[in-house]
Amino acid sequence: MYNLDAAGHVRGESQYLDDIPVQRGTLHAAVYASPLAHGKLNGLRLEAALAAPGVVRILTAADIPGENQIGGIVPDEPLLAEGHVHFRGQPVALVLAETEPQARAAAKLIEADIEPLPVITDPRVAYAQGELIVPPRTFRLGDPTAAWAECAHIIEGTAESGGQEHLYIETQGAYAYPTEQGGVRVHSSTQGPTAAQRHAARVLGIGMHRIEVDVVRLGGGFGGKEDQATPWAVLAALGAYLLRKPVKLVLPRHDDLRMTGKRHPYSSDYKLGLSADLKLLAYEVTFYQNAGAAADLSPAVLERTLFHSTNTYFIPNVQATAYSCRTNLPPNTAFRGFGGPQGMFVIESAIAKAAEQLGVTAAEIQRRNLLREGDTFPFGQPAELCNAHACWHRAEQAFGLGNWQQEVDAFNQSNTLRKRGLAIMPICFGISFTKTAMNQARALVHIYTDGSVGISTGAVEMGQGVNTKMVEVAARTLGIRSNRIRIETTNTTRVANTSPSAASATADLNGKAVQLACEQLRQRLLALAAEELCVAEEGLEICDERVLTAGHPIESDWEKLVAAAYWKRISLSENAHYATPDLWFDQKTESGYPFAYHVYGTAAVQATVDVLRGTYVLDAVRLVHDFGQSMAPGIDRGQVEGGLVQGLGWMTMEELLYDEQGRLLSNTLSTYKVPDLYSVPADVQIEFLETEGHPRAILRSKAVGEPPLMYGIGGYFAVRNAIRAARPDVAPAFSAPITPEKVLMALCAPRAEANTSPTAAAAQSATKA
Ligand code: LUZ
Ligand code: MOS
Repeated sequence: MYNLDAAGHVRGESQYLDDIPVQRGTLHAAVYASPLAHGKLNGLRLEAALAAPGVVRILTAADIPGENQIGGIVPDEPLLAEGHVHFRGQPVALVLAETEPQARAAAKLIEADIEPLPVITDPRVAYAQGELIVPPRTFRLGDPTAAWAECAHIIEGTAESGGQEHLYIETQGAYAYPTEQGGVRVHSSTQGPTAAQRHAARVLGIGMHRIEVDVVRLGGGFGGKEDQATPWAVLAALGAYLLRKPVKLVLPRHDDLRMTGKRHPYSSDYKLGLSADLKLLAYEVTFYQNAGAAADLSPAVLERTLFHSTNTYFIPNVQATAYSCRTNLPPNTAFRGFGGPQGMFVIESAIAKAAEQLGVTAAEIQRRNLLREGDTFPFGQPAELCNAHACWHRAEQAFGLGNWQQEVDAFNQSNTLRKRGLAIMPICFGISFTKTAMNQARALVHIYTDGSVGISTGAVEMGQGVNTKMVEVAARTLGIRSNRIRIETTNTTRVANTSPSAASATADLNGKAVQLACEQLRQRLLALAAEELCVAEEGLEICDERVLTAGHPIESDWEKLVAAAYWKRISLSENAHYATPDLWFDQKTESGYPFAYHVYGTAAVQATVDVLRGTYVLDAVRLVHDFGQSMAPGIDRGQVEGGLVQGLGWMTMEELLYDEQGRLLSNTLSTYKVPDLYSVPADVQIEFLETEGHPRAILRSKAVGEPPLMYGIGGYFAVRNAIRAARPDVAPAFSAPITPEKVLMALCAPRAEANTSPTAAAAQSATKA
C-alpha cells in the first residue's frame, strides 16, 4: 500500500497549519525573546512597541491568569520569562497585532533591562558546578570493578557527539480561537496534542475540558514537536483567551532555529575491557548530557541513553552513569532516537579504539559480541526473538562484508589521493516509551449507515505514514476496502489523554487500539449475520466486503450487514483502549522489562576521502533491516531511507555551534549544512530480514521510525577509517560530526617521524604516480 497522503502532498492539497483559513479579526503574534543567555530580568520597555502601527496588546508573565509553567517532567520552565532569563531565545513577551509583519516589527522595538550573569554552555562545566537537572542515574550489570582483573586489554577514552537541528519543513506554530463558555480551540503543529492541552489549561487556570486541541498533520516533527510545540500553542491560546479573539502564531524559520531546543550534545568517558579472544568483558561509561536551561524531556532522553549504552552487544559487566547537566542553551529535547544514538556512538567509539590498538577490524569485535537469544541487557530485560546475528549474517551473505573490506584495502593500496573506509554498524533499539505508563492508546471507530468508516486515534500524522497504517489495520480487521475508511484529525475531545506520537510506537499503540475496536465491531456484525441468515457463527467472515461462511459467499455483504445492524438498533461505534502488556520498570533497582520488543539491523557504509582537500563522499550504504512482517513496505522503506540520511547528516555534516555567550552561530542554512539529494549515497540497498515479525508489533509489522537513524553512525566510522587509511599514524578524536574541516585537520596532523605536511607528502606521491 502506498502512502495515502502522497497524492495530496504532490498536488499541494494537503492542509498544514498555515493553510487553515483565518477568521475575520484574527490577531497575529510575534515573540520577543531574551537577547542574553543568562541574567536578571529587571524590566521591559514596551512603550515604543505598544505605539507601533497595528499593535493591539503585548502580553508578559504578569498577564498569565493561571500558572506560568510549561515544564512536563520537572516544573522548571516558565512560559514567559519572569525575574530571570536562562537562555538566548527564551520567550519574554508576546506582541499581538493586526498583521504578522506589524507584530514582528513591533517585537523588534521591545527592550529588556537584563543584568548579565555567568553563562555555561559546556555540560562538564555545569556538572563541576553541581548544575544537574535531576539526580544522576546508574545502570549496573555484573561486577565491572572485579571484571577488570580478568581483561587482557583495557581501552579508555572520551567521545563527543554534537546537537542536531530538527529542521522540520513546517516551523512551529498554532492558531487558537475562543469558543463558547470560556473555551479555546487550538490548532497546533504538535506531536503531543494532550501536552498542549494540559499546559494551556494550566497556564490559563481552567480545566482541560475547556481546551480542545486539533491536529490535521505536521510538516515534520522528528521529536522537535513532542514537547516543544507546547509553548507556541499555549501562547496562542493565552492571547485568544485574554482578548477573546483568534490568534495566530507561526515562528519564522530564523526564530525557530534560535529559540527551540535540539538533539542533546553529549560528552562521555568510557573504559572497555576485552578478553584475549576479543570478547567484551566490562564496560564503564559516564555520560554528560547538555540539557540546556530547563528539563523539558531531558531526564527521559537520559534514561534512553542508558538503555542503549551497550547497543546490540552483550557485555556481562556494565556500569553506566548519566548526568543531565543544566546549561544556558535552549532546552534540548526529543530527536529521533531520543538519546539512544548518543549512547551508541560511545560504545562504537570504544570498539573502534580497541580495534585500532589491537590491530583488528572493528567488525571483528562487533561480530564476536552480538547479542544472543536470552542475553541480558544492563537493565535486566532478556533479548527475546533476537535478530542481531540474523541481520549480520544476512548482510554477510547479501553484501559479502569480508570481500568488501578486501576491495577497500586493495583500493587503498593502489590510490594515494583518495582513500576509502568501510564501517559496519549493527543496531538494536527498544520499542516502547521508557515511561511504562505512556504505553497506552485509544481509538474511536464509527461505521456510518452507508458502510463508510471514520476513525479517530491519538496518532499524529507527520509524514511518517501512520494514517495509512491505521487504514490498513482497519481494512484488514473489518475485511473491507481501504477507500471506505477515513482517518479523522487528531483531536483531544474525540480521543483524550493521549501519549505523544513518539518513541516509534505510534503505529503499534494506536494500531492495536484500532484493531481492538474494529474486532469488536466485526464480531458484533458477524453475530448479527449468523442470526439473520440462520447460519453458524463459526466459520463466518467478512472478506473483501462479502460475507463468507466456510469460505463461500452468502446472501449478504458489508453494506447490507451495516444497514441491518442499524435497523436492529445495534451500535456501529466502538471505543477501544490498548495498553502494552507485561511492561514494568523499577527505578530503585534500575531494572525491569521496559520494552515490548527490540528492532535489529546491520548496515555497511563506505566512504571515500579526498586526501588533499579533506572532503569526502559517502559512496554506499547497504543494510539489512528487521521490519518484521511489514504491513506497508513502501512506507517502511521510506522511513529507513529518511532515518539513515538524517543519521548520516548528524554524524558527518550537521555542526551545531554556540559561542561562549550561548549564541547560536550556525543559525541559518548557509552555516548549518544538512544533507541534500547530492549527499545521499548513490548506492543505498535495503534488504528486508525475513522473519515472522513480533506478536507485540501491530500486524507483526515492527516499529520503524527511529531505529534506522542509527545506521548513520556508520558514516562517522567509515570516514574515520578512510582517514586512517591515509594516515595510519593519526587517531582522530571521537568527535562527531566528522566535518570536512576535521578530516582535513586530521590529514594535516604533524607526522610523528618526519615533519613533512601530509598535503606535501600526498602531492609528492601524486607526482611520483
Ligand atoms: N518520548 C518519550 C520518546 O517521552 N519517551 C520515550 O521513551 C521516547 N523514546 C523515543 C522517542 N521519544
Ligand atoms: Mo520522538 S524523538 O519519537 O518525538
